Amino acid sequence: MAAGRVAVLCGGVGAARFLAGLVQVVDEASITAIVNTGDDSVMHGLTICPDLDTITYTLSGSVNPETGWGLAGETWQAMETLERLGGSERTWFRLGDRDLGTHLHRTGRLAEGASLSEVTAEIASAFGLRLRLLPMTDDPVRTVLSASGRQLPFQEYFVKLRHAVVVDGVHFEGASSAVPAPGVVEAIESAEVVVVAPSNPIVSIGPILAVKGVEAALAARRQSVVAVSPIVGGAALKGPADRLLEELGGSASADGVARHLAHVVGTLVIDEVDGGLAGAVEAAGVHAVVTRTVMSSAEIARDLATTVLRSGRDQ
Ligand code: FO1
Repeated sequence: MAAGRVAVLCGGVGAARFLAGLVQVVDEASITAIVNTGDDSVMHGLTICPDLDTITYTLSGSVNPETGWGLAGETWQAMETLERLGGSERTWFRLGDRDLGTHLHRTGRLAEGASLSEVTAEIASAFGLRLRLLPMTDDPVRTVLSASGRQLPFQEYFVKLRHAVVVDGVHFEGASSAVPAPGVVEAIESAEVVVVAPSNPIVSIGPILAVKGVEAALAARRQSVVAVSPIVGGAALKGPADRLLEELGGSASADGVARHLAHVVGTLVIDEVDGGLAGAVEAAGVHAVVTRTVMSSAEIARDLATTVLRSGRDQ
C-alpha cells in the first residue's frame, strides 16, 4: 500500500466537485480518478465521454459554471448548422463549438488505434491536469435503462427524456466482458484510501463495479473504502439518483445508499441534515461519519475531502 495515494471512483459533476476539494488537501499527482464510461455515446459519429470531460474541464477551471458540464464561454454555431440540416432530432444533445474540439480529437485518435486510456491521458495533460485520469475500461460499456418495455440508452433517458420516466431495470451492456483499463485495479489495491465520490450509486458507480474484477478489488479492502452519500435529506443533489434508488427497490436515503454499497464500502460520509440516520447506516454494517457534504463552496469541498481521507485512514 502506497502511503498518501488516493483512488476515487467517479461519475460526473458531484465527483468533479469532490476532486476539486481533494486537490486542495493532497498532491494532485497522488490521485487516481477511475471514471464511469457507461454514459458514453456516439453522436454524429463522434465519441462523447461526458464524465471524463466533466472532470477534466472542472479541474482545469474551464467548466461551464452554469451547467456543471461543457466548457465556459461556449458558442453553439455547429448546433445551429445541425438544426438547419436535421432539425431538433439531431440537436437534443447539445455539443458546443469549443467542446467539439475535444470530441474531434478523441474520435480521431481512437480511429488511429489509440486506446481510450491513452486519449484520456492526452486530453487531461493538455488541460493541465496532474492527477491520473482513467476510464474504468477501454472496452465499450453502455448503460441502458428499461422503462415500460423500452430500452433507453443513458443519454436518451437522462437528456432527451429528462429522466421523466419510471425505470424498472438497468443494465450495463458489455460490462461482463469488459476488462478494467490499465492501472485501475492496481490503483484500488495500492491506494491508502479509496473513495466512492458523491455520484449516482446506480448509474455512475454501478457501471464501474460491473467491470470484471473491480467490485472484488474493493470488497477485499472495504474497511478503507469511504463513500460520500449523494442523497441528502432524502433527495439527490442533482439528477435522478433518488428516484432510481426507489424505482429499483431501494430507498432514497443515506441509509438506503449504505445498504446499496455495504458490500464494497466500510464508511459512508453523510450530511449533517441526515445525522439522525447514522444509526441506520451503522445497522447496514457501514461506519457513519456526519459532516457538511453539500459542496456549495471550495472551502466546504476541501473540508469534506479532509474528513473523507481522515475517515479512511482511521480504519
Ligand atoms: N446534459 C444535458 O442536460 N443536456 C445536454 O445537452 C448535454 C450535453 C452534453 C455534452 C457533452 C457532455 O460532456 C455532457 C453533456 N451533458 C448534457 C451532460 C451529461 O449528459 C451528464 O452530465 C452525464 O452524462 C451524467 O453524468
